[in-house]
Amino acid sequence: MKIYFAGSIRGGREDAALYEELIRYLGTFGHVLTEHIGTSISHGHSETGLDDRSIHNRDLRWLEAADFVIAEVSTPSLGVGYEIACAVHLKKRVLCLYRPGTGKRLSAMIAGCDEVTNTEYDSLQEAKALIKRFIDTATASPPGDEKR
Ligand code: 6K6
Repeated sequence: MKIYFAGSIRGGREDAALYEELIRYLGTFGHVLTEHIGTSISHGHSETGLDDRSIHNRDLRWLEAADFVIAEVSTPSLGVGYEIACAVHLKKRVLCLYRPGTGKRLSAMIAGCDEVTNTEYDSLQEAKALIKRFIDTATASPPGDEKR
């Protein structure tokens, strides 16, 4: 199973340690294509040497290959929003995880999108339970047949 994890990079790295935990957990279900989102920058390194076009084109290829998209959306990010929109048009199954306690309101373009599974959580444990339920449900029904 290929999993695409989306989380803020240039939108802000406040949640990088949380992304790392979520990516580690997602790794117990399959291969996480975007493992770098939880690491590099949060550990003091700069972004990779890839130019923006290469990052965009590679990430879109990964998105096309993914079985599931899990997006942590508490830190507003243009890139994450763009990835969610692309994933919806590619008919991927998308789980959005949002922590209401951050003081940042989720965009209506995500919160109001019926094509994604929008969830709220407060703790890492809750986020893990939401991920497990989403993947279990999605793997139990063929693509295009699932109830979101
Ligand atoms: C290396 C390590 C961390 O970042 C890098 C180089 N930059 C990117 N590498 C891979 N994916 C990226 C990079 N910049 C943005 N993205 C994609 O957009 C990721 O898949 C994220 O989910 C999303 C973040 O967008 P911004 O707008 O917050 O940067």
